[in-house]
Amino acid sequence: MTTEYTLTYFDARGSGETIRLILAYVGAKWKEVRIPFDENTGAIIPEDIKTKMLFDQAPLLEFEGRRLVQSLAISRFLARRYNLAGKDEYESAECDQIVDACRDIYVMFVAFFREKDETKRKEGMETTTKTCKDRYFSKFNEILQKNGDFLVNNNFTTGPPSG
Ligand SMILES: N[C@@H](CCC(=O)N[C@@H](CS)C(=O)NCC(=O)O)C(=O)O
Repeated sequence: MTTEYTLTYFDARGSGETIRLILAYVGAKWKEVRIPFDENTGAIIPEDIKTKMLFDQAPLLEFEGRRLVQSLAISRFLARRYNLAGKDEYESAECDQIVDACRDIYVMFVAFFREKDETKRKEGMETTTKTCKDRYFSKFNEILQKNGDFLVNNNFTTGPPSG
């Protein structure tokens, strides 16, 4: 029987988008609960939904009577399940080092996402952008040039299912 997934996240890309992209890429059957997202009030999760979330935060993936939270745990689970997480342990770890670098970038920018003080926000964004360019984007570019559009090896990272 085909697994049907339910993804609960805000009506925004944020930490839910990678999960959506994987589900779409593998042709999974899934529906979404999109919690309204308000730029001013921020993200408020209704109590009846929050009780389903292990750490009171979205995203939440439900399937086969199970629940999972933490966006990277969900993404890695799906990647392993659908054979996208690398052909061996090393390639899988190479995927992880890129994913974790992307998470570092995300975390750095999120720190300024809701900064109300315009000057602090601008300074923070400038410093962060420079750090990201020097530390990450320059390296990503080097890898992409070497590998021809792929961040790990020179093709999609497929491998045996985890079983
Ligand atoms: N490390 C967690 C972070 C989860 C997180 O920060 N979720 C935010 C939305 S991106 C949230 O649920 N905020 C509402 C709240 O904390 O009440 C993940 O990657 O899933």
